[in-house]
Amino acid sequence: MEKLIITSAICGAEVTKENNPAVPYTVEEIAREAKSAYDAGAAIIHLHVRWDDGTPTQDRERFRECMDAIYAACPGVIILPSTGGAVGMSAEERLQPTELNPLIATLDCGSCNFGDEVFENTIPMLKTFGEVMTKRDIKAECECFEKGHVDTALYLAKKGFIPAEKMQFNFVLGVHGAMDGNVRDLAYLASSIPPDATWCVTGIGRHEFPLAAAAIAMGGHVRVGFEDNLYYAKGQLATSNGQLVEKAVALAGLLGREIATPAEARKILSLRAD
Ligand code: KMH
Ligand code: ZN
Repeated sequence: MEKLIITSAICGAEVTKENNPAVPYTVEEIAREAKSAYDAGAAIIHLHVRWDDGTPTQDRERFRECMDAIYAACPGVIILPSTGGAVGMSAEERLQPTELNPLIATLDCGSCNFGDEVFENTIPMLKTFGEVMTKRDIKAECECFEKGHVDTALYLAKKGFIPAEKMQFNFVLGVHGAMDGNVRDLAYLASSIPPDATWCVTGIGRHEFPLAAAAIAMGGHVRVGFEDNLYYAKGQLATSNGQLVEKAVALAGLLGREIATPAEARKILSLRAD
């Protein structure tokens, strides 16, 4: 089986220090959390950024500062910026990190309920995002919160808004208001994508590690981190993103799956050369 790519979603846009004091806001804190995940075995850092007071932002220069700090602390790591940002941000605001030409960025492939709010990703928005990313040779990680999002990603590929070869999917399961976090649905999604595609699972909250174990066994890849889950175990807050990555690495070890380095992850995902 292919080596396992571990992505760490170190920050997110919704969780706060009130939820877990280790959630990073400042550039230094973001670099610290990225390094803890990288040292533990993460090949990819999924990045959202904040202002120092914790407010989520898609500001290009804040992204640049955080990315520079992460690259300095984590040589060779792959940074996967968010184009989802926080619920309610405009498309223009969300697209700012693409101006930094990352190798890969998220592409949220449809709208859905997101807790009590609606995360809006209309088809015209997706076409624009796809065109912008394709023009800049930024690989799309197709974030799918629902089966319809997988179908929409395939539609975008068929119509040429994103490349159809070697697509990368991230199945985000367990968001309140979208698809549930269970193995039956993960298997359904994983069987719905093209044979040459790669995929990763993101289990929200208590779904993080059961779905990670399933993905490790199925040949998929795994995302863990504070964006998705703040707990190392029931009732025990994680002290760092690295601790969550360590747990994923331990699961992979138990199941006999080797961990991909950032260089190996670049090959597995067919990312462009830097
Ligand atoms: N913060 C969520 C509303 C992404 O990074 O592209 C969207 C999100 C997805 O986190
Ligand atoms: Zn995100």
